[in-house]
Amino acid sequence: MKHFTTIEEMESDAKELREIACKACIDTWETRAEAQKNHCKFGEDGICCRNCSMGPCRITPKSPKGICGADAHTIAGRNYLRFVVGGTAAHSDHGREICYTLAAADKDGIYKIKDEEKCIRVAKEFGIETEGRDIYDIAKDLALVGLNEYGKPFGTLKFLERAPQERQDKWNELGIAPRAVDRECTESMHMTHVGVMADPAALVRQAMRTGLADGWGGSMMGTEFSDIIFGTPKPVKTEANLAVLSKDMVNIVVHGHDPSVSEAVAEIADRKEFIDRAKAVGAKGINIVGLCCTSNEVAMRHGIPMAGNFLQQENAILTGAVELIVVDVQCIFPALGPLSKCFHTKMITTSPKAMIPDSEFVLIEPSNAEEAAKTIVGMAIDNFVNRDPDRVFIPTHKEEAVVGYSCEAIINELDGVTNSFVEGRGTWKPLIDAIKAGIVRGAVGFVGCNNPKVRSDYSHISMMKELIKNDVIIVTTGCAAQAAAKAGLMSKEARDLCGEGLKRVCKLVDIPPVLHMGSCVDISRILVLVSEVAKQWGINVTQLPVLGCAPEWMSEKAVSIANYVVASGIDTYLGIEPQVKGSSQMMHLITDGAREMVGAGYVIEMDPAKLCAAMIDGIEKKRAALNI
Ligand code: SF4
Ligand code: MSK
Repeated sequence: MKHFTTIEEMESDAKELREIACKACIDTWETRAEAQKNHCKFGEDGICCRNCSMGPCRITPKSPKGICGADAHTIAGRNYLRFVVGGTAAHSDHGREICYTLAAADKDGIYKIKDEEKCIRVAKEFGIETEGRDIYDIAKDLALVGLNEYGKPFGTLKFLERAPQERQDKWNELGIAPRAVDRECTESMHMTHVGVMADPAALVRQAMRTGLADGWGGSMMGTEFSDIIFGTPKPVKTEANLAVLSKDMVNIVVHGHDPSVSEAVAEIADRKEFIDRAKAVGAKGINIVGLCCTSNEVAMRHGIPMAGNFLQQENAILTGAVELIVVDVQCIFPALGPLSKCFHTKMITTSPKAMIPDSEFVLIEPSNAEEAAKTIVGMAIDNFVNRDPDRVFIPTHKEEAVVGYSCEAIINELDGVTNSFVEGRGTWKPLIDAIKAGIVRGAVGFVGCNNPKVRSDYSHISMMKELIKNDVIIVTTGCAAQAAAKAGLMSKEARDLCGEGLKRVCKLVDIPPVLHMGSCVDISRILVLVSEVAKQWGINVTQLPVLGCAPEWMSEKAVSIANYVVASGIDTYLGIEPQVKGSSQMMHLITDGAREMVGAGYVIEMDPAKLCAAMIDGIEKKRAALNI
């Protein structure tokens, strides 16, 4: 059997890089986490309120209420909702930027329409006339209708109609069908202002509504419109881990989330003129690699290698081999600026929303993207001569991966095995049949970040291995997806780690057992997949043997995601506790209380082995309830 990179090997690489930092007296997330390790208990439990200047108020047995009379349940509920708003705002603002990129698409510009079929399909869904019209005119109208979804005065979000009728009815019955995206964010901030909402159950309902505005609104537009501009992903080979950095090429790291930036940089770096410039300074060429979700975006559309996930961002610079790191928005450590100054690395920020001390700012927006990307790639090339070969240490571990499994791509692969069943073509029927027959026991959507509170990537990798061994197929996005890629779980050889049933299915369909579906916003793909499976099976989403899991989550976006996944009917297993423990009512509301409301809730367990066992048990219980 092939050797798969182990977590210990990854940790040994990280240790060597940490020693480089230590010798140079540079701090890293490990040293900072150590210094921060006694976290504020009030913050952890969600019972510190600083929503007005009469406070901050902290809840203790001796002072069970804030000055205004808010108790632990109100305070934890308000803090929880504000956390969700942060996530929804970030994802949805990303989606809004993609709307502007779509509006600026031009057949002679750097942003073109690569998936015309999808552009027409989504435009029709949005009620836009498409017959006999130029594709760029359709795209502009689509972008405008999309932008209107953020602030329209009446109605609910258009993409909600993609959900099964039972879910739409449930959201209407509970009053949580999201209206305009910005309205839900604003209303949530209003509700959590001093002297407004004090009922924790209502705060949890609004958290779901706001999360749904992310998943079925901002994120879904981000995904669909990105596909239209940059192409809907298809399976493509790539490699993952820091060893994808090259010792003799100009290394440019793209980091963040918005593909408008990374696509422009990647396209310019691919031009002969720039490759020749790189050769003229002694490099063998230009090597673009990705970090975090930007990496997922460019890997699944171009096979651009994935240098690593969230907690590897400093390690990339510590290799001493990075000429330039260009970032857009989200999940970018401010630590990267000062760190880059300790090496020859240039750090470039590109968004007015994310400026970082000790970096240079080069604005990238649709009107100047080509010129700005040329400037940035040129800066990287010019910087190659400043690399100090004596300070270069690139770890050797990397793994091959097949990535780019959009829903369209998975259906296409399934069609490969349904040639003889005409009625199954273009549908999820082969997957449904395999689950009904028990060859595949169920599916898990693995998402989320890394978090210094747990061993980095250990939960992702150990749990995925255990699940595929138990014939559970995995779809994954974000930093969880990169963990899988680094461990070789997205290679076809990973079939050898599967139970007999899943192994057979993966061989037949010619897929790895862990399917890469993209970046954080692309969890919207998982919503579409699960909804379509439920519709075609003829059961409710809550009945499917399908679960969500975020074992190492850390960001506000992750809590927004968890809310829309749960409200969409999928039980979600968390390996990090949400910060509401100081309220028994909130703990109930996000677990069993949510199950009473929407048929799904959180399961929270810090031990990955126990969490995984609970998931397998959860899948088997859903199967038993279906009599399969
Ligand atoms: Fe204290 Fe109430 Fe103000 Fe919060 S809103 S800081 S609990 S007085
Ligand atoms: S990048 S939100 S650390 S998945 Fe999307 Fe990774 Fe989490 Fe950021």
